[in-house]
Amino acid sequence: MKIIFATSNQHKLKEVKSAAPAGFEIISLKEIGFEGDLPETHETIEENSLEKAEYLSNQSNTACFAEDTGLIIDAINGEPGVYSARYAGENASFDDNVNKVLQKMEGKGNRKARFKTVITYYSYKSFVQFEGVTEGAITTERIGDNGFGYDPIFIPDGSTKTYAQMTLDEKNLFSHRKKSFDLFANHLKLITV
Ligand code: ITT
Repeated sequence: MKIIFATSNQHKLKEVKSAAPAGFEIISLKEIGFEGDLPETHETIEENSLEKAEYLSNQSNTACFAEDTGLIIDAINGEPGVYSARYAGENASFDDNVNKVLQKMEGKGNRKARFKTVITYYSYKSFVQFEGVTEGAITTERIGDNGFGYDPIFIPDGSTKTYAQMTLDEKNLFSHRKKSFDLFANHLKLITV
């Protein structure tokens, strides 16, 4: 089964490709010749995920899926949350965003946080969503060079390493994205039987 993943984030694409079970081929926006930005105008992860999937499905006239992810940190009222991609400003880099989190978390004793991913599968004008959450803690400094985004400052519960110290296969043992994708893949298996 071939399915289009509506994301302009190449790191997400790589992770989802690595999580896809045999029989599923993930098609990128580049492969279908789509250029430009996906809209992301809402205040919740669920709505932004739906917005991206619906937009691309309408543009391409085919079923597709998108995801929205946020890092939710308890000690700073759930920030960066839905603003994870642009926490330090519209054109902020991963480094800028990580710096802002580390700065805001300076001196905070409660380091609890979670990553939440919501995948939306949009097909024939209807949709279904799948959520993956991974609980963990925010470090006091960057550790590790792998991955992307907030990976160097997030240690998932059950590990002593940050996501950025893990290989892709190791990250997949804990990953919020993998959890939501597994639910989605099961759904696709059920509807294609
Ligand atoms: P698309 O909307 O095109 O999919 P995006 O990068 O804008 O790509 P989001 O709106 O979901 O995606 O932004 C979430 C941000 O959260 C992302 O830019 C990263 O900085 C961060 N992020 C998401 N998943 C992450 C992960 O697995 N590890 C670390 N940081 C992550």
